Amino acid sequence: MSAPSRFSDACAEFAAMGVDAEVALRALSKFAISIHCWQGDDVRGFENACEAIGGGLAVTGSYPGAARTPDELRKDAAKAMSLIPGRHRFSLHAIYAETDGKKVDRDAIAPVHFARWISWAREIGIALDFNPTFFAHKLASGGMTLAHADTTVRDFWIHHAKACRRIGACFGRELASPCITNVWIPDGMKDSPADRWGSRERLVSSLDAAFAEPLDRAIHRDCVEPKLFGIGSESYVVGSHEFYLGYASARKIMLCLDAGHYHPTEGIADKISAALPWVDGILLHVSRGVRWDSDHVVTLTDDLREIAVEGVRGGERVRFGLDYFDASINRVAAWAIGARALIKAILIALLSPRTRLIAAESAGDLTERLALQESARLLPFGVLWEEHCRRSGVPGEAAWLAEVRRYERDELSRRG
Ligand code: RNT
Ligand code: ZN
Repeated sequence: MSAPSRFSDACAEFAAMGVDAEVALRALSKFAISIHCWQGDDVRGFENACEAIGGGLAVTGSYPGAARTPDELRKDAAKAMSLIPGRHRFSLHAIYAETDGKKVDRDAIAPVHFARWISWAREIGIALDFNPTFFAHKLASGGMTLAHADTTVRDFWIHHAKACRRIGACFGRELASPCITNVWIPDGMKDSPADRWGSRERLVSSLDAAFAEPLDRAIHRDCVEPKLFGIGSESYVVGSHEFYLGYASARKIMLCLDAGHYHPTEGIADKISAALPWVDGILLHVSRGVRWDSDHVVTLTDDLREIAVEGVRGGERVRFGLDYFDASINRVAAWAIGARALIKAILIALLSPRTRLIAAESAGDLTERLALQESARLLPFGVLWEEHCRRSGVPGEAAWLAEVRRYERDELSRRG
């Protein structure tokens, strides 16, 4: 069967389920995913300070070809984006500052250190998001940053957060799209704390100090990211889910939900509608934990599909971002696989026979709801996905990997 008739047959199948496939494709092209920069270089950044990554983050694998310089990272990211349908965003961390060989500590970074990122983003027509880096630094080695008992350490990190918000605001202004600056800190304890109260009180006041400078919502949004545990913080995490849900709701800022930050059987899909009424918005850190917060490359799992259904339903106040790092496979492919999986999941969510499902549920016909959910699994999503790739000018499933292989041969394999 020719591609056009496969496409129109698929549309007819969706129409029979009460779904307009063209409407779904149009809606899909409006989703801008915040693609994380740190897949390209194993969360190393460009400070060259030789500090261990720390903070409970662990990148495993030694696949050759990691980006070693900002230019290489930009080149690899642009390559990955050429394989990802749609126009997306790029999420930077503070450690990706370019200081031209000068030692500039984290409390002193400024927009000028990101000037090349801004012009690159402008050139390729994308917006930027930002993250302060509270790990891989000697003042984070004790496992505490904003909640540290020592005022000097705490102040250093407060200044870092302030500097990052100004950089985020600059991204938003220069690229005419509000930048989300997402705060995640590793603070916690390996073993049972004697005093949970002190560190949590300190975190509240550090965050308040960090966020004190008013910034225009048209260019900047604050966001905080909770976690249940990390390597080295198994017994206690200061910025837990309850802590930040409360904080984000009291201060009317955004909450980040990371798929790997909860108990292994606890998903984030259900949390979206529960948290959204209380906070300024939700940033999703789409990740894939395997047995723990392992940050595996995102794939089209049932968990991901659920996140997409709920995230799409939340509308514009819910933003999709990626957060994973795998150094055991080709990094450009890892970017493409994860981002494409998320976009596939959003497409599937947009194509779900929601009206019929909700009608069955509100009529109390739970038999029909379950039967319909099962039939919907077999709808021809793949045909629509190929059409979306074609319309977006990116290679389809059978072709994208060959592009990566070519890039690996001509570029990545030449790196020492
Ligand atoms: C860590 C958080 C955080 C980081 C990045 C590098 O557990 O998920 O989002 O992964 O900031
Ligand atoms: Zn995260």
